[in-house]
Amino acid sequence: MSDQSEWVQRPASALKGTNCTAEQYEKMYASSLQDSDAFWAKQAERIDWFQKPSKIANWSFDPVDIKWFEDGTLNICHNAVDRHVEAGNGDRTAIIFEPDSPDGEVRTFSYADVQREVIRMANTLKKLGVAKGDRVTIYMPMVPEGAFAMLACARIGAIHSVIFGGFSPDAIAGRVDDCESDWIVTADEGLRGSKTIPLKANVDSALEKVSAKGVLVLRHTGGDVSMTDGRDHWYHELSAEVSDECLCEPMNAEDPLFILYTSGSTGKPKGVLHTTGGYAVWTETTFRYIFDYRDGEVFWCTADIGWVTGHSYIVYGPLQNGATALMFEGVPNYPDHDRFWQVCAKHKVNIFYTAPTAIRALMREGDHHVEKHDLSSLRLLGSVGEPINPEAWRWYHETVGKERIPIIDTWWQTETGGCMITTLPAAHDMKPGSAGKPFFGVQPQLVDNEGAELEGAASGNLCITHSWPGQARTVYGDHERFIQTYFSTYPGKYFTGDGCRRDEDGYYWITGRVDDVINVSGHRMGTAEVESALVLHPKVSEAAVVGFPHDIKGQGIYCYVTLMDGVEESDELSAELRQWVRKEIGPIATPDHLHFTPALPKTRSGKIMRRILRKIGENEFGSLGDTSTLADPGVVDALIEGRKNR
Ligand code: 6R9
Repeated sequence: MSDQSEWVQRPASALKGTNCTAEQYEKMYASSLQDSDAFWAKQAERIDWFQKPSKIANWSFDPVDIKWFEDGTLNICHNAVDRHVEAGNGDRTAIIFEPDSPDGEVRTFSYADVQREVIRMANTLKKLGVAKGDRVTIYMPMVPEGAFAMLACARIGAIHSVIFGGFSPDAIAGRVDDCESDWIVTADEGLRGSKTIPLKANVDSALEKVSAKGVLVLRHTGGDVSMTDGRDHWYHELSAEVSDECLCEPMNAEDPLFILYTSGSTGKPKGVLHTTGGYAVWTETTFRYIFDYRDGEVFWCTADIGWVTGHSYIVYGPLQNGATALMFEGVPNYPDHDRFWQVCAKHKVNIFYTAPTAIRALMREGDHHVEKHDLSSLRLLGSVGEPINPEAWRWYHETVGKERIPIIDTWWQTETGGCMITTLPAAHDMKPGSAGKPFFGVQPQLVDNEGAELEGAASGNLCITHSWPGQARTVYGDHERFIQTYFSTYPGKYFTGDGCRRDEDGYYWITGRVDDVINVSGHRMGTAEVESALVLHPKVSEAAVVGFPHDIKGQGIYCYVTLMDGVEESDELSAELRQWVRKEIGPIATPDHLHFTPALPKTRSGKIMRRILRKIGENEFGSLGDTSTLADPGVVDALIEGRKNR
């Protein structure tokens, strides 16, 4: 029997106008497993194909080869933009842009406006020299032109690689180099909570290390930037005389759509590659059913377009559904902690989708920030990016949602293209802290460390046993790494890297990463990346990085550092190293704790015992487990002493 106290019932109002009741979910989920091809062929009918696919799924996880809709042709930009205009809905609002400052100018774009803007961008890219199959790096602020640049690439068949505006020049250089991108779209500067981000200057620094044929620069803040002759072009100048026509390039369903870099447990970030047809179907279908979108509603996803959540649920999911998407340039606490709620009230937002880290930060600032605003337009609240703790869930439900609207906690990953496990608003009751049930076509499996399937209520490693249309196809330029990372731990299964519990009601509870990836404010960070950044510093000999529980960020970054012989530890050096990591990776990787230590705990074969470092970082000294295999067990006592002193 399940614990009844966990349940929060979905409100009856969620049923009105729903796309999916409980009965429909059961029926559709069953048919998505029983006859997957027929199910997805039917969902794919909502896509406007140039050539309808006759083959649906063709995949294998061993050897790894994944194809969906492989003989179909389409263009996702046509589906997101043009077809709405052609259907007579050109006047419908596609994007509402809310700027960083509440006093700034709101800009609203109808579908016809978006079509015009995307064509302008597409023709400008062509004029620059961009051709089908080229990789285009997009390093933009959260402005509509960022979305236009993505859609323009899709329109002409170029592959976009969006880099989050918070990444450093070195991180940009690494990504530009990895996918051999000759073209960069950026802006003079970005704005976030009154701070300016020197985007163009960062690109200039990156281009001291790698080369690009052309850089397209949007004038956004009007800040001073330097332009390199022959390489850099102002968007408003280069776009001034382009044609207002540009056909959507027919793309094979398996042609690449985008690359998005994400952290793994080893090495540099991987360029996760998504293709066109499957991703189009997956984002269209998940948006439609999970957000239970109804015509005319305003949908607000607070993610940045630099992350997969922004790709799928600011741009491709909402626009393919003809929805109105709000795009927000700013941050939750500027000019005050009520900014999110003020924007919800101002634009009468119906669906609000954010991350637990933001919810926790705002919860701490007090209810009055929420209560000041009329949030009666809200119909649905969503959460994504990391496990949401029940306390934050309840605050979201009670204070923001006034206990009258459902919450969906959507589990998914860059690699999954769209949501995978979540309750559906009108189909399922909720349990605070649990993502809920698998979406159509998703077949989760829990396995023990040896790969044996665990049935019924159990805890284990979360795998997916059957492909789904939105699944990533490879790591750009390194298929072997794709296989190694996702399919080698448990052969024949996609391994997510997450730990998970399934309860007696078949609800899934994600417990967090089981690999060396940490989740800092919903951003994935490979501990190995922070370690490599630290050891690049001439004074650092060795570094080991672990996550530790952090009230707001979910996890914080804890760095154990040993210094070169003769180097003295000091607060100045600590500050310098923090700054160093920011410069190497970006502000999101700033260490929370730097712990200097003369030595790291190692086994006799020289392996760092991370398990012990994690426990010490978590302040759990009582359960360090077996330390007898350590080369020098005395190291542990010194580390514990050091931890207690901070
Ligand atoms: C969409 C996105 C993926 C990792 C994933 C997991 C964590 C995401 C979650 C969640 C618990 C949720 N994660 N959503 N954990 N509940 N609702 O965030 O993609 O940046 O690739 O991160 O985030 O650990 O493996 P990405």
